Amino acid sequence: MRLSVRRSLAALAISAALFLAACSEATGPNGEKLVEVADDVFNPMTRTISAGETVMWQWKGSNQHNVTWTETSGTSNSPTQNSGTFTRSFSNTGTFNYFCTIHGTATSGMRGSIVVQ
Ligand SMILES: [Cu+2]
Repeated sequence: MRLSVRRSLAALAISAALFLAACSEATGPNGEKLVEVADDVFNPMTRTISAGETVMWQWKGSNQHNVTWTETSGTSNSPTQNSGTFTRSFSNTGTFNYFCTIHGTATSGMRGSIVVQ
């Protein structure tokens, strides 16, 4: 009895780990690396990709959000919206930080990073 409970818990833990791994590796219709725009958080907060890949933010919450870059080198920000998607391709390596101007700042609240390796 006790052993079967342990086995069930182990199976549950493995299922949960696989589910979380699948979530963090989620990709869009054209292989985009997905980031969920929820209320009020970007999930995952940090997404690591390879140079040349594209990230797609998918609005899932009901509040209004945007993707605003902390860098000012001519990159375009997303509109403020409560549905839809936004994409950006990354050709250079580095860490690219962004936030939602409604629910965060560059250093707190609703913010995220794309790490391009
Ligand atoms: Cu927001």
